[in-house]
Amino acid sequence: MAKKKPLVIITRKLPDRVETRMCELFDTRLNIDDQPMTRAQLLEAVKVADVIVPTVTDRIDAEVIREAGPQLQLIANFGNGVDNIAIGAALERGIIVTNTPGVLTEDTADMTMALILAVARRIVEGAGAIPSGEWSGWSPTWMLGRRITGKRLGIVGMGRIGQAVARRARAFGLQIHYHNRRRLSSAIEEQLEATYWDSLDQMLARMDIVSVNCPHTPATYHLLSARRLKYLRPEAILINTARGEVIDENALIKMLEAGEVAGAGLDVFEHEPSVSPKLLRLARTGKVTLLPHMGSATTEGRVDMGEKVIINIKAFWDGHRPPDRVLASML
Ligand code: 8YV
Repeated sequence: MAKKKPLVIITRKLPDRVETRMCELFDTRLNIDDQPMTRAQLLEAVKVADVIVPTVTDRIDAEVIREAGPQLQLIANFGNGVDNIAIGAALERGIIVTNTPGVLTEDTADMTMALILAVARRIVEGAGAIPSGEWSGWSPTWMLGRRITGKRLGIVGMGRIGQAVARRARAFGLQIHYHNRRRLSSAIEEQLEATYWDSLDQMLARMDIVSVNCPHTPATYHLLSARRLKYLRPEAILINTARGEVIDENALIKMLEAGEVAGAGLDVFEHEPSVSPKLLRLARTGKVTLLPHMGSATTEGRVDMGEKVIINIKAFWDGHRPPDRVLASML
């Protein structure tokens, strides 16, 4: 007799193609109106689902894991970052966790470059000047930004996304510097012409642009703390397409307000989806460019993420090792 299909509960609306395939393969419960699940709905879902497919907007914390029924075997996250899931609690209960690495690397790196250019070249301010009627014609001294060619870019976290940023940044003539838990092989360093900094403090003190590309884990929470941010040069700009929690956002805001750091490009925030009113004020002055967590937001990327989720569920349910299993040692 064929094995029963798993009950898969998806917490948000996914691309149509992904949902159709999921419905063909599994006993799938969709979230057609895309309303984020309330906590009560989430607690209810884990009581019945064999597999749950959460996103960054769902907090699968220790309580949710504790309340899960014994049938819950797999948390197949639709996303690369797994800081929304209490991994330790899940693994302790024998629940497997998977994510979607690799398929959003290039899109997130593109968005990092877009933010570097937006902040350094004042693209958002410039784009606003025409519709607002502020532009009366070309002027030699108006809307001057900063050249990026020849500047030093410090990448914090040199995994897949950090390296994809480095490849792009080299083509823009930036000098690549990086800090990472582990130093890259000399072959990759040579290929990227990247300089390794064992000391993050020392790297921060010497960079023109800093890009955060590391995951948010207990070890990277406020990695860019108030103390560390003080090392930034007043001309420096800071870009974050990783997770808001990696930067002490309040400390960064104070430095931006005081002119101790020149600008910031943020796609992620410490208390998403709420964004500090002080950041909104800074955005109005043109000092910061804010994006609504859209680093991986391409149609292709979201379909690829969905396909990864499907492969992970299918492999697991067919009794194989899911390819994108998250292990405690990765955190
Ligand atoms: C995803 C992300 O869109 O994958 C990640 O870690 O930050 C995003 O780009 C989001 O997580 C979907 O759950």
